[in-house]
Amino acid sequence: MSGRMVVAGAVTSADGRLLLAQRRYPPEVAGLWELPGGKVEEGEDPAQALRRELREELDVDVEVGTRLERSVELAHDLTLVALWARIVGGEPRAVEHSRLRWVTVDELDEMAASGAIVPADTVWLPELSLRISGG
Ligand code: 523
Repeated sequence: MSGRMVVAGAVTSADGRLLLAQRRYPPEVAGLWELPGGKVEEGEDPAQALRRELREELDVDVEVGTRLERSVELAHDLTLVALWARIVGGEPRAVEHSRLRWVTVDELDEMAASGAIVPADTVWLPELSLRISGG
């Protein structure tokens, strides 16, 4: 994969919930919920970038796992990928988001059905549902 990357974290809990974060900006997606993350910077690999972003945005340390299958072309030369992660230090708090929420698979489905998920992130719904419902 060439070009720039944005990495998002599919952060799961031991009791089978997924961490969603509510965006504050830009206006098109403000109020919608996403997998938290951000742009991979020069010299970083996606896992390093995700650990840095989640320290900045959620004030937690995470252990990063494998990549989710799907990726999204956000723009020419800008690709969004997601990595599984779990918290190994700290309690997440919304430093840059409006709110955080740990959701069950039913809650995730409901939010998706009502259009509450950031559009790009909806590509991961099948993988996320499967994982947090114990699949
Ligand atoms: N997305 C997206 N989903 C998602 C993330 C983390 C990001 O669709 N789960 C998009 C939103 C922006 C781009 O990726 O178009 C960059 O994400 P952003 O703004 O969260 O990354 P930052 O904080 O690194 O970028 P700047 O705010 O521009 O500095």
